[in-house]
Amino acid sequence: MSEFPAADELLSIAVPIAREAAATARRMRAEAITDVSTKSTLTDVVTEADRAVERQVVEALRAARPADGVLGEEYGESSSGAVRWILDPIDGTVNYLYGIPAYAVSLAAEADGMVVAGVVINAATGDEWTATRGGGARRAGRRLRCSSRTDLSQVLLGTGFGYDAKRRAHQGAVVAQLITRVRDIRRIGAASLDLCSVGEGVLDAYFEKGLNPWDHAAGGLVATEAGAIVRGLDGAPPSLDMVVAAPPAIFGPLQDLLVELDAAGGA
Ligand code: LIP
Repeated sequence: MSEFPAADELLSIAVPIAREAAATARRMRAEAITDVSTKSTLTDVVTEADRAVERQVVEALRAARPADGVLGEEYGESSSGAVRWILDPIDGTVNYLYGIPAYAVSLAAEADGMVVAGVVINAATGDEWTATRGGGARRAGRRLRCSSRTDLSQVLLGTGFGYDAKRRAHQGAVVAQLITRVRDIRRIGAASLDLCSVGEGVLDAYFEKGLNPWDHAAGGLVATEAGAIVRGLDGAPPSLDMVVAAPPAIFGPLQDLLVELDAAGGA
């Protein structure tokens, strides 16, 4: 039970909507990947399924809670209300395009500027993570706990790269130095799934520069409610500048290393 009364009710609205959205993404994939266009760069792709799933979710949210606001990756902000839904219709669109089974519907509810409920569904596998603020994080009914690792050199670290080549050059240079200081690096390709993996201890920690709210809102709550710290650098909230998710024992040393390597720098 969440300390935010509305959170459980908001989650009970979000889960069936996200499940329908995941089903649509799965059903459409075959034809959607033939209708691909690009956004910020030639590698930043969007398919007809990203758009169709977002329209479907917004319509369902409107029907369930007409007064709420919605911020979606493809159509942006539409209307505002005490509650704002934050949606990534298909997080991991490049994976979706290539058929790599790691792409997700990510839907979070924010009340008074704070994310209070979230669901992430891997549309390829059906895996589903949920969380409410103060109510914990779960997968398949099991309460989640993040990693208990304490030694940074033993950390399995997730990260990601932007769509801009200059930014990737900087991110690649950071990873080249990081890789000798941790156990190994994983690049799953969907921030929402990376963050849920931290929540489950499947990854010990994760960081990425350049994430939008829809990439980390729901997954960030799952990781937080599983005991991880999810923040930017130097006490900042998670933002475009940086998102770091790690267990309390690891967060400090990892943050110091990311600052030392100027991970938030570059383009
Ligand atoms: C993706 C993120 C991923 C990042 C990619 C991209 P998208 O979101 O989930 O972590 O590395 O560059 O931003 O574009 O698939 O919704």
